Amino acid sequence: MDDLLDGLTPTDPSAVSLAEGAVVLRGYVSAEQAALLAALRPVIEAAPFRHMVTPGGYTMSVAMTNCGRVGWITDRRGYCYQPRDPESGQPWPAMPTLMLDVAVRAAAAAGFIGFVPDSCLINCYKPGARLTLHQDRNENNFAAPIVSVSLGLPAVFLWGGLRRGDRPRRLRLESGDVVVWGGPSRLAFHGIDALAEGENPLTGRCRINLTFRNAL
Ligand code: MD3
Ligand code: FE
Repeated sequence: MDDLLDGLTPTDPSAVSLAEGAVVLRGYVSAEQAALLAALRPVIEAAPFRHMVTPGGYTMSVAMTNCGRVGWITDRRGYCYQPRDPESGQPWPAMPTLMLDVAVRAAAAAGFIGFVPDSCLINCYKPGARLTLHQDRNENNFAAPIVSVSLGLPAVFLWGGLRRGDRPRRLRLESGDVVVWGGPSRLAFHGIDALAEGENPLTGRCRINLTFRNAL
């Protein structure tokens, strides 16, 4: 069933290619999880998690916030990147140096030298929360990869290939895992299965995902 998982273990620190342009770095930030969560705290204080509404009128089960020069938002008018938090009217908090550094290092380790994200979407999943299959295509530069960092409760990542109808493969993402999606994988359909119940010593009843992007 989980063909993608064969040969991978949560503690293998080496880069494993999933498909052209997609690289899993198992446990890449294991040693930095607590520091990343500490760096995140003031960001979340300034720009709290919120459940955004899709253009179709659905309230997302995943709670989100952003840091960096621009942040991804959705409302009844559509999806876009904005320099300010619409809840506060303030610019999004700056991206903490440690977060930027981790994203730059991970991208380079996966072969994307020179990737510098200008945006980080921070997703918070409680048990039951999910993200349906979608493409990330609100960015201006598809040549840049996306770097994703998983923290807290594990999740099943759904990977649907390049056509919406492709049957998704399933990949378990654990706390400390980093995945870099670039090249031909950049526009793959993807999502997150409903989060299972659980408790993590660092995050409690929650999974946090950091998605670093070049949006501008
Ligand atoms: C594959 N987030 O915020 S990150 C999203 O775990 C999003 O919160 C998921 O999808 C999460 O848009 C998955 C992994 C990810 C991010 C972007 C991708 C995988 C991707 C873009 C192209 C292909
Ligand atoms: Fe996505």
